[in-house]
Amino acid sequence: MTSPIRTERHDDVLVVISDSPPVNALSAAVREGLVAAIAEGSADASITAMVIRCDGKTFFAGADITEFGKPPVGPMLPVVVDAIEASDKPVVAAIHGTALGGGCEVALGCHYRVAVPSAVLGTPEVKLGLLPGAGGTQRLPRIAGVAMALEMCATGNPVPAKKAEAAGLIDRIVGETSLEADAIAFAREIAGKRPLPRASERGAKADPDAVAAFRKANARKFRGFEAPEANIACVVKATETPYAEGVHFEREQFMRLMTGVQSAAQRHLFFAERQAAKINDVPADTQLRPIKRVGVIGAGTMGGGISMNFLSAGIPVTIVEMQQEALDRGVGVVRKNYEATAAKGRMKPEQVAAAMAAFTPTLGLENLADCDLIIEAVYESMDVKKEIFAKLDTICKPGAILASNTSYLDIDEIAASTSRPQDVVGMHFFSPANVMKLLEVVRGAKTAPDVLATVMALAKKIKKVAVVAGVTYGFIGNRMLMPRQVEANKLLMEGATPEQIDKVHVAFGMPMGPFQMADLAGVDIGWHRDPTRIENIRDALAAEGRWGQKKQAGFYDYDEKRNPSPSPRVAEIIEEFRAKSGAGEKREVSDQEIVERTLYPMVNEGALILEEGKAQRASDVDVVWIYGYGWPVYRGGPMFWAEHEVGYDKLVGGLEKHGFEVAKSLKAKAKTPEAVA
Ligand code: T1G
Repeated sequence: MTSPIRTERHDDVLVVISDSPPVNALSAAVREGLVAAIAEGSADASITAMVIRCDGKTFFAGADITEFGKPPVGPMLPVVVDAIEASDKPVVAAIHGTALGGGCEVALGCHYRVAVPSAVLGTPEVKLGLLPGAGGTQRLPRIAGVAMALEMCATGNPVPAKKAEAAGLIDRIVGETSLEADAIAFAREIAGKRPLPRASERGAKADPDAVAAFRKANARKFRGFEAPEANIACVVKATETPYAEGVHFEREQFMRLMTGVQSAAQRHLFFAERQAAKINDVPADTQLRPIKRVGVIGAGTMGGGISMNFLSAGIPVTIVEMQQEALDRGVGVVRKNYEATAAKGRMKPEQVAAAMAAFTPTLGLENLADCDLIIEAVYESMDVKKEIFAKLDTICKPGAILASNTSYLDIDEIAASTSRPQDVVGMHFFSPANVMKLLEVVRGAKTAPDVLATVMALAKKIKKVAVVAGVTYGFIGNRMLMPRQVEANKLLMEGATPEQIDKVHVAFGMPMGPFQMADLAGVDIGWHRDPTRIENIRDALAAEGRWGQKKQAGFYDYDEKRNPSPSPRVAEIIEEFRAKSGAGEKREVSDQEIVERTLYPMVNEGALILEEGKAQRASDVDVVWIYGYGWPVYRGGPMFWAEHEVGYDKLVGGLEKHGFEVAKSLKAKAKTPEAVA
């Protein structure tokens, strides 16, 4: 098999080139090729310097993640990087695209680094629950200082070339289109310089204040994750010990994380997210429909947020509302959101102006006639949605995609109100729609393959993580949420408190529990508005005007800063309702029971959704809950958690113990017969 590494002589400079699409991952073959190429250059007396560059869209984007967990093959990456650094001839890294993880470490092993202006460098291993395991945590602080090393290693966020140059990580920014030539010229310039600047031979200045400040500033973000602290500990070690000792510590930490469940969960997610973009029965090369203008119906919170996604991606939007006042309010909110982003320096004023200039408000549905995609985002009423789609059917041009942002309703029924059901699809955004990354793409029975392929590709363009869901009430996410809410309310009747149940969910790693979420979304969402009809605790709260944070009272009481505190009135309401409904004596409810009755049923529902073919794969269900509902990343999603942390025996046993109808597929996975009796 030909090596993905080749060498080309440019007189006295040897250029080492990797050609291993799609991202020059540092697979065993690439590593072997690199070691051989460096040896070739070192042994050739006519060679004065070497340049390492990559073909394709990027410099090495890291170790080959598909090799993780498998028996090691070929030279390990630390050996490769050490061989590069030990070369007695200067080696220059010529960087374009994304020099990430092991790719960044290869560059740090080189004696010099040049990069095109659009390049970025990063050590995103922490996003895989890991740390740079090829000397990155030891070389980075020695070259760029502790603060930059902490930022790069513990957050995993990439650094643009300019900033990397300012930190000493890049020796020269070269021409965007002349990388190889400029790198060879640079190599000639430094070929004779000695001693060679080996990062491992430099010191790393301690900066305990920076470390303490960094830990403090990121405590909330790193909550529950193991890898960030391990990255910090390695960087600190670099300032306290000689390189060899620091690298030894780094390796220990790397192996500890690599064999842990958190990294397995985060690696699962890396591939799950990319898998989710693929539709099993729709070829990847399906011809897409052009989307040059988008129409949005409804200028409320969802309509405005949805519009921003397209405006920010440079796609003009026409937004429709019934009343001028509502239209002005909706457009005003979008402008305010953009101005707030610009005020934080995350957008330039001219970008705000460009987005607003591409935003056309109108009161006339007929003004959507030239749109390629129309997204209806009005309140959840089947009749209203069917009426709108019937009108769109008469207005929109042939080939326009008609989408509904419904969170629950039957897309097939909506599609049937048109003469073009093949052009109808669900696009379920999550609030706030301009922030939340998840997009459930609901495939109707007649939705055409090119409509699906077009919407999935568009999702990537507007930086969403899209998952295909079938038509079922609440699709994937909300359908799994329902049994959780039902059980949470039952547990209140049996003796648990809102704060106890929420505490269990927050300790599990969720951003908030069911009742904090209800108060944020609004206790009155979906309420029948009849204060005399009290059928559950939620009705009782709504009847008293306890509609949540917006009323400073819901399942919790809230101060003016919206800080929640347990509510004696809610405890009374629950008591009154328990007494009225004859629910009997309340009892001690354990935290474990709360987990078994609120999280296990979600997995069960996920399994039923898969059995019914309403989701393509279990990893899609995980992606939905991670990007749509704040399921902790380090637990990999409900289906991964069930398999790798709980275990099917325990899960099925717990579900049966509490009287749930267990999904056949889960029973089949549970090994011990008693559990499936
Ligand atoms: N290993 C294996 N496959 C990879 C890969 C990798 N590192 N990176 C990407 N792919 C596959 C991906 O699954 C997809 O496959 C295809 O390439 C295109 O990717 C010792 C331990 C580089 C920014 O974390 O962030 O180094 O779905 O769709 O949007 O210290 O890929 O087509 O079959 O994402 O243009 C550290 C991971 C590894 C970077 C390009 N590196 N990659 O984004 O394309 S750990 C990373 C990315 C490490 C060392 C440690 C992105 C990208 P398929 P894509 P993209």
